[in-house]
Formats: sequence, C-alpha cells, structure tokens
Amino acid sequence: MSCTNAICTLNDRHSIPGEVFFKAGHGGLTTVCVNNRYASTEILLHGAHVMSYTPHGEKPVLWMSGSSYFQPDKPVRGGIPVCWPWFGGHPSDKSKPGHGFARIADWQVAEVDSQPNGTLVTLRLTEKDIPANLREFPFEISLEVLVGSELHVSLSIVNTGKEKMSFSAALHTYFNISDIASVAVEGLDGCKYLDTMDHIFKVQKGIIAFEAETDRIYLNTPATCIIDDPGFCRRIKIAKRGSNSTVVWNPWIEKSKRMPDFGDEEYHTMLCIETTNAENDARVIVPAEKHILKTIIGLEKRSEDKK
Ligand code: TA6
Repeated sequence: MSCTNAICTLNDRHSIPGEVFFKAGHGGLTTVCVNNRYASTEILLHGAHVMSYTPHGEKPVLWMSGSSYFQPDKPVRGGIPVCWPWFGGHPSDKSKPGHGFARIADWQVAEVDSQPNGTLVTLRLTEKDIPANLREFPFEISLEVLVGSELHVSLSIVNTGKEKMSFSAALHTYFNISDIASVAVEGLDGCKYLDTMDHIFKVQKGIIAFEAETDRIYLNTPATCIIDDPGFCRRIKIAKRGSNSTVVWNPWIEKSKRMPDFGDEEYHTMLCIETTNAENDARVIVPAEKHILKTIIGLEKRSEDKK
C-alpha cells in the first residue's frame, strides 16, 4: 500500500487484523489500539504511555484524568507514565522536566506480536530521539507491554555508552478505584518509608488507608501490593520485578486544586501504586549492562464477594 502519512505506514507495517491497529487519538497523538480475547488497551507513542487496560467484563483498571494534557511537550495525567532517567525532580538541574524525559519523548514502534497469552507491543527510545539539551549519556530503552489476562509492563534499560550510567525510575501507575476513602493497600506492613509530606522516615503499621494527601516512598521492598476495593468488589494485584521500592500517592484536596491537568474532585477515584527504582533503590549499570523494571497488574475477586 502506498502510504501518505505515519499512521498509514504504521498500520501497513504493524497492524494485526482484528487485534491491533494505529490511529490518531487524543490531541492527534499516535495511538496503538489493542483488543484481544483478554482485554483492550490503548498506548500512546508519546511517552510510550499505556493509557488504559480493561479486561473484558471489568471496569477499567487504569485511571485517566478528564483534564489531562495531550500535547507533545507535556506528560499525560493517568495510565502508566514512564519516569526515567530520574524520578521526581532532576538531581541537579531543576529546569529539566520532572520525572525525566522518557514520558514526553516520541518513542518508535519496534514490534507488535500476537502471542497465545496476549498481544505484545514493544516500543523503543534512544538518545538520538531526544533533544540535545536533555542528552546526558547514550542509552537504549524499550517498553514491552503484554496485554493478556494480566498486564505486564517491562521497562528495559541498556547502557550503550562507555561509562557507568546512574538513573532512578518509575512505572508511575494510576489505578481506577471506587472511592479513596474506602480502599486499602495491603503488602507493605512493617516497611520503612519516607513520608515526603514531612520528610520523616517511618514504619508502616498494617494496611494503608487514606484520609489526607499521601506521598510515600516505601524502601527495601520487593513486595506485591494489593488494592482492596470493596466498592468495585475487586482486588487489584500489583507485582513487580527489578524494583525494591514502591511509591503510594494520592494528592487529596489541596494538591488536586494545584494541578491544572487534574480535576479538583478526581482524587476520590484514583490511587497511584508505583513500581520504582527510587531513593536508595536508584541504580547504576555498566556499559552493555541491562536493567529491567517490571510491573504486573491483575485482578482478583474479593472473598466476601465470591458468590
Ligand atoms: O510519585 C509521586 C509524585 O512524585 C508526587 O510527588 C507527585 O508530584 C506525582 O509524582 C505527580 O508528579 P507529576 O510530575 O506527574 O505531576
């Protein structure tokens, strides 16, 4: 087929009839649309941003703000932002974008593959794809998204340079919940965490419930977390690989009002459980070394709700 635009070329090269196609989505941003026997997912090439994951017959698992930007120079608010090569503010240059440049870069499609346990979409980014002022070292990163009965999202980071590479990172996942006042997070009992609200290290006692702005970096934990959601009669399981830190965030009332791309009342129905390499879990890899940061998201029925 003779194509006159990028979308046509992508469909020509990578579409899978009845399973994967490309379209110009929100803000005209190129979007990979996956719909298979398990679930439906949309992924932007902008930031390799997984926008949605909805297993058939279920409510959306990922949350998306109704006020999100969809612009080339801004991050999307919701889904799974890819935060790399720094988590939070840049370590030394505050003029650089928060949470790194990966989430606002234009990634390339490397592969789309239909597999027995789901649809695999692989996107790729190198230093050649980002503005020169943001380049600090050579790299090749890939995001592999496997859309199946669970959602597997792996960020592979390869040091293609000649020096050691230091980075921090997050798969900064926003989850769709019934009501922040009624959910609880299991899996972090006894964990030390940095409470960024007062910058004091504390220890988690039991489950996490929410009654105020919550922004915590849990340390030295490979644990699987569960969001127990009685309102939606479900439990969301968040397992991980290559991560020894987990961030739990809800902006609550005042911070929600300070974010222009976040509705004032939207904090009620979202919760971030982030698979990270943050704080003392920041990483260093030598030339040719690869690090993989992976989050695995699945649903479970609540025992009380099993009929
Ligand atoms: O992961 C928690 C956090 O670092 C919060 O402090 C809050 O800033 C959130 O990320 C969102 O950051 P963003 O740059 O996407 O507005």
